[in-house]
Amino acid sequence: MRSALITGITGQDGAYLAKLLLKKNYHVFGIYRRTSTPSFWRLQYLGVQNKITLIPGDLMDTGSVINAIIRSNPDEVYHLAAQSFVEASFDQPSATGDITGISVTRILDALKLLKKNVRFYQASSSEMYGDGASQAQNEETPFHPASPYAAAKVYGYWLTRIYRESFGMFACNGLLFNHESPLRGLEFVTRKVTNTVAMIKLGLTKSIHLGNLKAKRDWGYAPEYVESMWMMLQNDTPDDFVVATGSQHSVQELVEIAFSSVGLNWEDHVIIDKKLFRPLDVPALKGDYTKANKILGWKPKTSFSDLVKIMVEEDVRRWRASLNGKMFPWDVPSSLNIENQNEFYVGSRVYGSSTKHSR
Ligand code: NAP
Ligand code: F7E
Repeated sequence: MRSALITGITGQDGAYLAKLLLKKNYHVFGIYRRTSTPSFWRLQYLGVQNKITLIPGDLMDTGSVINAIIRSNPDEVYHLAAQSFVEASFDQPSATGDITGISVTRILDALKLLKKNVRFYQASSSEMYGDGASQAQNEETPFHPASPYAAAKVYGYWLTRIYRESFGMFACNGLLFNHESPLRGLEFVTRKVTNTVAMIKLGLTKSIHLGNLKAKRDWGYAPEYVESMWMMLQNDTPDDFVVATGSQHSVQELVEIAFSSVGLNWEDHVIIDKKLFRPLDVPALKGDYTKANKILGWKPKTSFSDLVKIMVEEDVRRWRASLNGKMFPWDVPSSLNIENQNEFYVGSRVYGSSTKHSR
């Protein structure tokens, strides 16, 4: 039986990947960190928590990373853990640099020193491109990071290549564009929108505060994207691959589809909040996944509008269940008072006051 070690197993991708690898008969190990409130809801939601081996550890703690590698003795390591929220990286740039960037070296170096013949996946990101290209971005497009998060990911990308090229390690970068699901964290714009639309539909709140509606992203469905991670590590040679849908949509389109899917007009509920604009935002991203298609046989299957509908439907179902007295596991806030939810994520930066949206 092959074994895999997943860092970030409690996150969106970690949970889906754990499920995929279990289906492929792997012994799945995952590193989790001590938090005051446990974050196993995704693993419970997918019914996999009792089928995996969880090892305590923190990316910033070298000893615990080494311990996890020794205990799991993995054939494959999927390095997914990160401070992954771009917005938060402006408020916590050094911590993001350490967790999202330097930790890649901690793991690669531990694998090298322990002489493990392991296949390694690095969760690189489309954010690394920044606003560098007018064409769809592929593996040759230069990077132009526009946040501390993106800069940390560029560092991780290069360390992965450097360990591959200098020490012959089987180390791959997955250059994944945005991918979403009902397991997405509530701070990201897709899930924030679908969760709030569900609440508005059920009369639990009236409006949603949003920032830059003009930003465009290439959004895909997360369970399909974790398959590409596994495919990369089954390839004959280690390489880097863009994983995307090749289509681009604005935040406004996301909002329109989400509201209209439950029979509501978005303009009655959206409040533009200057505080939610980033100091620097990537205006538009679109990926060219030709190489992944040609070499790995990977392609996206779920359209953007279907993705948004899947997420809205699941958030409505969860809130209905909650109103009927059902308990977690899922991440809806336990309090219905979400008046100040936007403040929670903005940190110390204040740019101006809210204005009701008008076209
Ligand atoms: P996520 O849901 O935010 O999960 C992040 C994971 O990292 C969580 O399990 C978190 O643990 C863990 N983590 C954070 N800091 C840690 C630390 N100091 N020590 C140990 N674990 C730590 O992210 P995701 O959406 O699944 O993304 C997975 C990876 O792909 C990330 O590296 C992300 O940057 C990258 N990526 C994501 C996308 C996307 O659209 N989703 C696109 C490109 C690249 P807790 O549960 O304890 O917080
Ligand atoms: O923002 C705009 C915001 O936070 C998308 C991470 O998984 O994908 C993700 O990063 C866009 C931005 O994702 C709100 O300004 C408007 O332009 O959902 P997001 P992201 O920054 O693209 C990449 C590939 C990763 O690697 C990251 O780990 O939406 N936006 N209003 C908003 N964004 C948020 N979060 N909240 C708003 O209210």
